[in-house]
Amino acid sequence: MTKTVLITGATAGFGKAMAERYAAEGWQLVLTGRRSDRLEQLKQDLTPAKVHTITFDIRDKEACFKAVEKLPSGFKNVDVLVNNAGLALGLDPAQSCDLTDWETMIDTNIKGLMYMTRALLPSMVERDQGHIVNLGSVAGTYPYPGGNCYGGTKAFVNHFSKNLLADLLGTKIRVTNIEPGLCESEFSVVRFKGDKNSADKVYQGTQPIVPQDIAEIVYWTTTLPAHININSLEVMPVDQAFSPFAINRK
Ligand code: NDP
Ligand code: 8X3
Repeated sequence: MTKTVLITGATAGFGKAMAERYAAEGWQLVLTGRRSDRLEQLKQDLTPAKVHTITFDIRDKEACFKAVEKLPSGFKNVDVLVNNAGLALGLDPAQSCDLTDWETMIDTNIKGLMYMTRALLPSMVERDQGHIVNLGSVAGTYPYPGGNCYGGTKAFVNHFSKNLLADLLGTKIRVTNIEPGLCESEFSVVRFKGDKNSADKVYQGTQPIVPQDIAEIVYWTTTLPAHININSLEVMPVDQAFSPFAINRK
């Protein structure tokens, strides 16, 4: 039977690459995002895949529940939910950053992910079938200057994912937290609020991960034998590693 994947944030980056990957394998897709023109274009590009697009802001609780409630009959039984929509805003220190950026990140990365999960879980539990893949980040484990609230939201994603597994013990539902490091997408353009120059500098001289790499990894975790659950998976490019502790010397 044809499987269905619902991918949030499919208008760019990882979400778009995942849509292409699942479509290539014959899955049917539910794709979401705020930019309807991009969703429409993607739907056309994915022909002949069966695609249902929904334009809404993931921060809008009512819209999230309505989107799930109003899924067309052929798309209702979602096998895989990829909670991918998310963003980082700014790299300023906590003491001077824009508080509304923090609110946007919390509303998107935490609340949006919670709403979609809560909206789809009852049907998955009822069918005793499903897989939730969350997009966390290395930023949820390792702190860095300016990572403040973004890292905090991804730490939530990490712990929420594991707590879901605790609640779902005894069901066949799987939960996976993918934690990427440096990946080139629209992520940095969004973080630097359209400043493409600053965004490009993030990847300069490196070979970053690309969205297709993440799509491949996500696809793999969801097509493993049904008794295996990848709890979390941290993935960085070879060009990325760790720094020593920073010490302030007088
Ligand atoms: P992109 O900026 O390329 O894509 C982000 C996607 O999220 C877009 O499709 C965007 O759609 C959607 N989105 C953002 N805000 C909202 C909103 N309010 N409502 C609905 N959709 C929204 O970023 P990536 O593909 O790189 O990021 C995807 C996920 O991976 C994010 O959760 C990010 O935190 C995480 N991640 C990214 C890393 C990276 O280095 N790139 C590393 C680790 C994790 P639209 O604007 O049309 O609404
Ligand atoms: C994105 C990775 O290191 O830019 O989640 O925060 S990082």
